[in-house]
Amino acid sequence: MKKVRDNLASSPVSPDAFSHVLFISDLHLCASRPHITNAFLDFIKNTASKASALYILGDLFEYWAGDDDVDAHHQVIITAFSTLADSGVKIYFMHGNRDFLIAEKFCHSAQITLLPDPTLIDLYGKKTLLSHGDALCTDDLAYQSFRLQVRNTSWQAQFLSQPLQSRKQQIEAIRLRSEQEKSQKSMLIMDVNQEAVEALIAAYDYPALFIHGHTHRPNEHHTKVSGHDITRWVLGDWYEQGSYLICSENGCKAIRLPEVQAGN
Ligand code: LP5
Ligand code: MN
Repeated sequence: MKKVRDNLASSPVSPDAFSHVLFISDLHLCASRPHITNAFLDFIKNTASKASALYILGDLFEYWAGDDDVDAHHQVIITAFSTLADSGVKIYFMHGNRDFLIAEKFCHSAQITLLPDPTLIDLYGKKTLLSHGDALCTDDLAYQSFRLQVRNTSWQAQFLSQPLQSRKQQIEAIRLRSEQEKSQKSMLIMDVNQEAVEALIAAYDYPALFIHGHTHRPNEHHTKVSGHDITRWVLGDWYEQGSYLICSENGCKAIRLPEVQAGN
């Protein structure tokens, strides 16, 4: 809760008053799904280029082992972001549970601004809270205990001091274990906890909008928290098709891109 309060004290980020702002999350980009990377590159070139700002709310990559892992696939994405930024689009990134090791070097090369989770912004006059969303899955005790461990800065420094190959091997082992454990967990446990959502909204003084990802259950939820009307947008993943939330003076709308097949 302290971190929440600390962030609350910082001044809100305001997107420039151009036509519209886009939000995406959970792309899980990786070299083994080139059709998704191609859909993403197309989105950057033809859709994001027309926005004033692009917010990426975590899990841009399938996983991130450290900023020293710059392979050809990562370089293509870095170049796409950098070109987008050069054209005047502001790019903001927030860590997800798979790419929280993204650090200064990557952000600098990609010309991306790293945001803390959560972050409050002023979206066309509407107070809007942004988060990845995993911290709100408080019923998933096994995950929260894992999260506590790997988000610790000393643990991360120790992990990052190991050779890249060894880090990747450990990540593969965690990925396997995560998939095994997820198959035993209920959908309810892996969703956000409503009380945790409401506590966060109250801590940020009842923003009108709350946008997050992580659960891969895209939806628009309308709730009342202590008498305040709150709209909670959940962003979709990019496993089978891309999707994004577009927000302007006139409100927000979820858009699905055409489905893409492997091999295209
Ligand atoms: O991502 P998603 O939605 O599929 O699943 C998440 C939770 N799983 C994870 C793990 C990631 O998917 C894969 C790893 C990412 C790599 C990060 C890089 C750096 C870390 C290096 C670690 C060596 O986040 C899943 C949730 C699900 O969301 C829904 O919210 O349920 O959580 C799990 O499945 C976690 C297991 O329940 C617990 C795993 C315990 C592992 C304990 C190992 C102890 C050692 C830790 C330090 C190495
Ligand atoms: Mn996630």
